[in-house]
Amino acid sequence: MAYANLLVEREGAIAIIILNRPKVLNALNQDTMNELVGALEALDRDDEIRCVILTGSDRAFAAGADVNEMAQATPVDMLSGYRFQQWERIRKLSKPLIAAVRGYALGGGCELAMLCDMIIAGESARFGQPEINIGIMPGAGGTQRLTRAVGKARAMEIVLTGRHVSAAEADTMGLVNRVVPDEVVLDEARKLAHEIAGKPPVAVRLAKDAILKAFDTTLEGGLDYERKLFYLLFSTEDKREGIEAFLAKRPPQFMGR
Ligand code: CO8
Repeated sequence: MAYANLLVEREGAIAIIILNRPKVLNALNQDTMNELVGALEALDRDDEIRCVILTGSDRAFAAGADVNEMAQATPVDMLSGYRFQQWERIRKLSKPLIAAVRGYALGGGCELAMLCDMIIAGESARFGQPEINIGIMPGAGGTQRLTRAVGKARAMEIVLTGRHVSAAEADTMGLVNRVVPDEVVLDEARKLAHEIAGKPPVAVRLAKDAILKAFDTTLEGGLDYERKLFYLLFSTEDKREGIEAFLAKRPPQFMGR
């Protein structure tokens, strides 16, 4: 399928979505978000795909929501028009999503990277929530996900000053998985995606689900949830195959069931 603002590439069991509005540093307008959600959901339904990478250009992962679209917007425009449901739909994807970030990941761009399950950053990556500089505040999860990722004091400073955070600082704060030279960001993300794609898909899906549960439950509720998913995996052929292969000292052949 052809998109106006995205490129989608497939490499065996992984897919790479490239945000492609370079003239505006991949600003996330409504059309781009519509396409992105559609592409991600199609890949989530595709049995051949087991892990997805989301990336941008060398200058920008995404420099935020499209400020032009927000210029005349009223609260009712923001409430209607389906904007926030799109972010919820990305949150509900079952397959692992890796952000490969070079250049700016600001505002909604930073929120989109944080909505991914893992972040591989190039040395040029610049994260930030600069909404404060234009009279607003993060609206797609920035105050919540950044705080959970880096802690209250750091999130407060980043959101209240709007300053940019370098890749090295983001690494120290635990916002990203690792920082690599820009030239190898995509290769590093591919390596990670292929590694995950080789694991038993049902276990990957349920493990992702359980980890995300940690964000909105008590420890007791989360442990209970984890245990239920753990029991469920004992009904899969991949559990039988994984253990048999281990005991027979041979590589497993996971089937995804
Ligand atoms: N929206 C629209 N256009 C943008 C955006 C953006 N967010 N960011 C950059 N552009 C455009 C510029 O206007 C410029 O266009 P033109 O060439 O036509 O003038 C082009 O991209 C290149 O940008 P610059 O010339 O500014 O490039 P610089 O290298 O000088 O600066 C920066 C790069 C620092 C990234 C700068 O462009 C900038 O500060 N951009 C805005 C960053 C920002 O404020 N982002 C937050 C936006 S608000 C937001 O994201 C709220 C999210 C809430 C979620 C809501 C979901 C519905």
